[in-house]
Amino acid sequence: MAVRFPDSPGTRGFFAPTRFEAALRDCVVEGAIPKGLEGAFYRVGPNRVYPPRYPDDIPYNGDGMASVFRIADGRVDYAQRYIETERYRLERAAGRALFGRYRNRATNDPAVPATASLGTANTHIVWRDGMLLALKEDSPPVRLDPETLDTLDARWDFDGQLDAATFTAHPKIDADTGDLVAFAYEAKGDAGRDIAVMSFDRAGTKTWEAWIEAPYVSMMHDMAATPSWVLIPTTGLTTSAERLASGALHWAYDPSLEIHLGVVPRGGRSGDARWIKAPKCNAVHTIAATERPDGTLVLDCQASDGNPIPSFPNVDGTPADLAGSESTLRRWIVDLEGEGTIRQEPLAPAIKSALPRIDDRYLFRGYRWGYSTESGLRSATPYNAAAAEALKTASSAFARFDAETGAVVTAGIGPGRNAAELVFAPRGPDASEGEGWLMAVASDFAAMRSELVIADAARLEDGVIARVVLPFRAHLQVHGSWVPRWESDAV
Ligand code: V55
Ligand code: FE
Repeated sequence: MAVRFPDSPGTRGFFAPTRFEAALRDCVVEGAIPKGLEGAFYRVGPNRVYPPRYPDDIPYNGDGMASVFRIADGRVDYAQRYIETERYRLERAAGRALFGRYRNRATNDPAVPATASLGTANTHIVWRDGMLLALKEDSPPVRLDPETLDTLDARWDFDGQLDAATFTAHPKIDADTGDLVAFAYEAKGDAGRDIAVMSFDRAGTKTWEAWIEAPYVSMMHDMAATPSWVLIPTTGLTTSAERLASGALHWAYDPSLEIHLGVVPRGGRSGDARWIKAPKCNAVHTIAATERPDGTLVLDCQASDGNPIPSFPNVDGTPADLAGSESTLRRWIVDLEGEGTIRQEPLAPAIKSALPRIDDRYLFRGYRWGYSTESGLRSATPYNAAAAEALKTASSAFARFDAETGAVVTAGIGPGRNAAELVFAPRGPDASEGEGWLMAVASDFAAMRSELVIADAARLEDGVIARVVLPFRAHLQVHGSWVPRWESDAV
């Protein structure tokens, strides 16, 4: 069968699947790579191999492609490879798409084994002590070779220790203890309320697991952890067995659902988990959480007032409201007394369409400096038709915010360019918080190619200090991770 993609916003123009693997040595660099910036920037995102079985399927359901910029001695190498998920291998063998709509097994071709993982590994890529994991929240991790990006395990279960059927795309790693804290939702099966919360020590041994039940099924895309707590917000994106049986996309937005924050003491048992009523918003991403001396918890997050992902319809079948999906940064102050209460404050409200990150070493320490790309548009990635069109004239910026004062400083990344999520690279293993660089891959819509943009995080007023110019469009990115060279020979 000839390969032909539908002419829709998510698979057209800049966003058409590129479908090739690549290796470039010694990339073209404008400006100068800063001395001391050494390591690897791993990224992952969708890049469909075959036209979708259903033309109305969404980019979130595209095959995961991993890429890496390796930076050392002022030079940069680039590579991009497909992640060989179970699904990828089955579809390559068939020469066509076998899996149906986003996270809906009922829409798969009957040739797909019932036990096959739906996972596309297209959401996040995290590195920990030599282990590189590509993640999708509906399935177990996929383990990659950090040097070659070869797929080592299409279904990595932590040497038999992963009991859950799924695994979050946003686990948290404590830079000081080496603990990896994670959760899994729909963890015993599709549309179920079961959640597993777990942690692994630096040696990779599972040291804690608790099974809890969500108040209702929802997309719980991210979490936060402190030395003592795990925090998991619910959202208004929900599903049900009936919805899946009807052949729909996995999620629909129900504005009537009451948002809750799952609060689980680390090391605790199932009965210790609490669900505290939360502000009416959809906290898709967290920044970090901290414990205050008075016992309250502070959760900084990115949230929207309405449907956070307009690719998903409302439960009544109407299309999503784009304005309600606009995301801003917020601070939740969680008081655990009695039933528990959460007070919400704006955080750095000058930043619109935020996709925030911090220096990952400070995830469990308490942070001051946060970073985000800022587009002034709803989304840094073309997950809906209106955003895809608007992005072509977009011009985005790097933003730094002070979590203590809310002050924001920005640096434009160049006209007609829209940046994907950025990462922070510390200046050295002992650098203090905020000393380092920001980098992100930008789409240059006029030139129809991608570039890696680098700025000094502490001196954003200097603007872009280096661009690594790729002679093609790189695949779309959802999330990425920076791995400093001092942590691994493999990077
Ligand atoms: C998100 C992204 C996903 C997904 C669920 O941004 C949530 C949130 C790229 O795939 O499947
Ligand atoms: Fe995410």
